[in-house]
Parts: sequence; C-alpha cells; structure tokens
Amino acid sequence: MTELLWNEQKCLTLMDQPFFELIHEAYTVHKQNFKVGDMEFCTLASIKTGACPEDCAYCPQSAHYNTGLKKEKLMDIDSVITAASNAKQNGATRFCMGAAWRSPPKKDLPRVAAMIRAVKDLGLESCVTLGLLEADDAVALKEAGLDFYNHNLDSSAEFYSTIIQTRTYEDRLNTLKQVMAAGIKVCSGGILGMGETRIDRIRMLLTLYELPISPKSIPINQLIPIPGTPLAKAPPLDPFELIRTIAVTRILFPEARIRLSAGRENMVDETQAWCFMAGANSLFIGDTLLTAKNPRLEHDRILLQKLNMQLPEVCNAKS
Ligand code: SAM
Ligand code: DTB
Ligand code: SF4
Repeated sequence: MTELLWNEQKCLTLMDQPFFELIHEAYTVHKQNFKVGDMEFCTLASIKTGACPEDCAYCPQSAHYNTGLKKEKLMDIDSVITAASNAKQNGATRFCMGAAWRSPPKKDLPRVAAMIRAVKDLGLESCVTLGLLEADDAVALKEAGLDFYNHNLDSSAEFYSTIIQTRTYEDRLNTLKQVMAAGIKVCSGGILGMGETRIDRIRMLLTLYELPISPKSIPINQLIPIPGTPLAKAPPLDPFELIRTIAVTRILFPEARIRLSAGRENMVDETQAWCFMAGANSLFIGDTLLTAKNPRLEHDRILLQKLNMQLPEVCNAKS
C-alpha cells in the first residue's frame, strides 16, 4: 500500500501556519485545479420533513427536540418536478433532495427513484441524502441514475458520540462504503461550530482522505444554532477557523467541490469571500436550505458580482 501524503501531525502543522501562508497555499492549489471565479450552484429540497427518530444534537428535524418545525410526509413527484424546474431556472445545475429518515423505508424507495429520474430528465445532476443505506438500497438509487449521495461524517469519530447517540460513526462509514460499492459519487463533509476542536476537524478530514475513493464533493456546514436543540447556545465559530478549515480541505482534496453549505445566512460577506479564496467553490442557492434560511438569491448575485465570480445562469429551457 502506498503511504498517504497527509497525517494528523502534517495537517496540524499545515493549519497552524500563519494565516496568509495557509491561504496562499490553498489558493495556489485551487487555481491549479479550477478556473478563477468558478462556482457550482445547487438547490436543496426537503422531500420528507421532521419527525426523525435520530437524535443529532444540531438538527431541527429530530423528533427528540421541540423545535416547532412542521412535519411533512414524503413529497409527491409533481412537487419535486416543480421545485427542480425552478431551481434550474434560477441557475442551479445540481438538485439535492433530503429526507429526515434514519434510513429510507423500503416502501418509499420507488418514489425516491422516480424523483431522481425526473431530476435527471430535467438535465440536472442529482443528489440525495436519506440517511443510512443498505447495499440493495444503494444499487436501486444508482439504477435510477443518482449522481451523488450526501452522507456527512459531521465530525471526528471521537467527537461524534457526544452529538449523536442513536447511531455510530461506523454506521456512517458503512453507508459510505455501500455508496462507493454501488458506483455513486460520495458527497461527505461536516459541521463546524458544535464545540469540536481543531484536531476533531482535522480527524474528520483525514477520515475522508483515507476513503478508498476520494470524495469529489465536500460540504462544510457552519452550525445553524436551532432553538430547542441541545446546540442552540453553542458559542459561535471563529470565522478564521472556518476559513482555515476550508483551506486545509482544499489542499487535501485538490479536485473536490468544496461546498460552503449551511450557515451562510449568519456569515458576513467578507467571511464568505475569504472562504472562496481558501477554496470553497460550491453554494446552495435559494431562500431555504432544507428547513433553515439561506441568503436570498439576489444577495448572492450581488456578492458574487462584486467578487467578479461566476453567477448562477438564469435558464428558461425545460431540459
Ligand atoms: N437524515 C439524513 C442524514 O442525517 O444523513 C439527511 C438529512 S441531514 C439534515 C443532512 C445534513 O445536514 C447533516 O448531516 C448535517 O451535516 C446538516 N445539518 C443539519 N442540521 C444542521 C444545522 N443546524 N446546522 C448545520 N448543518 C446542519
Ligand atoms: C449538507 O451538508 N448540508 C445541507 C445538505 N448537506 C443536505 C443541509 C443543511 C441543512 C441545514 C439545516 C436545515 O436546513 O434544516
Ligand atoms: Fe435525522 Fe438527518 Fe436530522 Fe439526524 S441530521 S436528526 S438523521 S434528519
């Protein structure tokens, strides 16, 4: 087996560098792999909302916490087509569907497969996040034409058990294994700002780095503190820690799309700009993520324009 380039000590040294040295290194790697100003635009839809049996301490959709969220049953196909068509019209090239499940019920998989086919028929890339998968579920999703499966490690193995008790880190890794075995691309990352340390962040990235197939899509979420959840009062994340983590992610995964995901609504424009320089090149556009607020499209357009970056291309064609 060839020795991997990065280990914990090297990552720590990398991340501890003077801020501008780290950003310079990350931007150099970024420019070697992507065009200046390049950005990917994705839109999310919550296809099944709330009443989730899992106890993820950050999540508004967990049935364990009273967050006042209105639960909704599995969406019908026509509503998904309408949402995906609107997303395409607003410039998204990828449509991500999320469900508040521990794992997808077998009876609902045919409808999810039909949703994936409909999204593909519109000429969009497809992504779903449905919780834990068994091997045959992954094969069924692949057969429906699924491009990406989002399943976040969220943090290090050590920190994970302090935020989730209803499943293990191993369960999470096993799902990634099934996704890779079925030939679906892995989208996996984490959340920052849950009280984890810099070492936890590095360990999470190294776990992704050690996967047999390097993830091509890595969401970095900043915790959105949700009233009613155990993390409602988590101390805010230092923006420089977010920017440094993105820089390290870029250096470890030179070719991946790094998705500056949840939390932009609570971020000033200057922090987002630094994140783009450090290597973030994928955004969710649209007023809501799954259930939480996201910046308005017009705000994103103005910011990207100020930075001379790629804008979401308004598209009127059906497919
Ligand atoms: N139930 C599925 C699962 O957990 O894999 C899919 C949906 S879940 C909402 C998708 C991801 O959203 C989580 O893994 C987590 O990273 C992110 N997320 C959920 N609540 C969040 C919050 N309050 N702040 C930031 N990210 C959050
Ligand atoms: C990911 O890592 N972030 C997105 C997507 N994958 C599914 C979801 C963020 C959810 C934020 C809380 C909410 O909207 O409910
Ligand atoms: Fe359920 Fe996913 Fe939320 Fe956890 S993160 S409570 S699994 S919807």
